[in-house]
Amino acid sequence: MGNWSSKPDVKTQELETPWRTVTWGKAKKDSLIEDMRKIQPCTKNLKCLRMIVVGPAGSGKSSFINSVNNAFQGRITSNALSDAIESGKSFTKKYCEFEIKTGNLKLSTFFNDMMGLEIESNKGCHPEDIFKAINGFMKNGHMFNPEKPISPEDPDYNKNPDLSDETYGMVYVLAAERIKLAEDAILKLRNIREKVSMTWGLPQIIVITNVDQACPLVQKNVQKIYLSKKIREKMEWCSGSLGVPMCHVFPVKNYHEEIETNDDMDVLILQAFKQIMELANDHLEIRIKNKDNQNVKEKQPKSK
Ligand SMILES: Nc1nc2c(ncn2[C@@H]2O[C@H](COP(=O)(O)OP(=O)(O)O)[C@@H](O)[C@H]2O)c(=O)[nH]1
Ligand SMILES: [Mg+2]
Repeated sequence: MGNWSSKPDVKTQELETPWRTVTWGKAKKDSLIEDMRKIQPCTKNLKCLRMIVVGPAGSGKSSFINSVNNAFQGRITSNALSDAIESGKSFTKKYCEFEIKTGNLKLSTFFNDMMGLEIESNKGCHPEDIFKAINGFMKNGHMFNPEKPISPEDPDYNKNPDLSDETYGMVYVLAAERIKLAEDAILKLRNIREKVSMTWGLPQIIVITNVDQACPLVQKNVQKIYLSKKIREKMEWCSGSLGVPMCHVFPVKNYHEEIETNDDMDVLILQAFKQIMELANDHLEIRIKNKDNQNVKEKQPKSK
């Protein structure tokens, strides 16, 4: 029997072999970027591929957006302001788009940072706002009102969204350390996930942040991430709770106190980013094909 005051045994937290194989280091990071360089925008009419980031307040959404930028730029950036004061209350109150500065990738990508979801229904981001943003109805800079989702009367309502205003992928961000605390927010997220799947069929991934705080093994060495029982359990819990398959769940350590980038952290961050970028581009391609088929059908003379 363990003593209540004893520290958790780090050894028992470690699996014998990693359950996901990852190559680490600079070569892997470079090859991920090289792979992304090959992705072609599926239509010339697209100015940018837009994706939405949602999750509870303080889960690391803004930090994840910055971390992706850091990985590409090889330095610490802070375009999306992260909240170092008090996690759990929404800091991001404005709908903000952030261009990922990917260097010379052919596909320009934007992350749209939503206000955090909060447990009480009249606080935090209103789910209806997420659905409006998916359709491209919400203009950049819109101030969220948790009690009143955006409507066509609002000056920030974009009545005629084009292809680049719409959204093609969703990233759910959850903090490993606080996952269970946010159970009500998870229920909200599950409902959102179901509606997003049914209505738009958008690809959706989960990014699990704060893995360093959740597991001492990972805190010491990020390469131990797929050897950590704790992280695997957290990932399985999120996958089951939200109904997103494990292959779309990515644990990352966000940049939060570092003053330089780290190739191993970048590998995890870029794997998540590459996945959602590819899935979102595939999704857009299918949508355009379906639309073209629809147009052809409509143009065909009706048989008598
Ligand atoms: N240790 C650690 N802290 C993190 C991580 N990601 C974010 N944070 C910190 O968590 C707090 C909330 O992050 P933020 O990005 O503002 O969350 P948001 O409200 O979802 O946008 C900030 O103090 C971040 O520095 C992480 O992976 N590890
Ligand atoms: Mg934020």
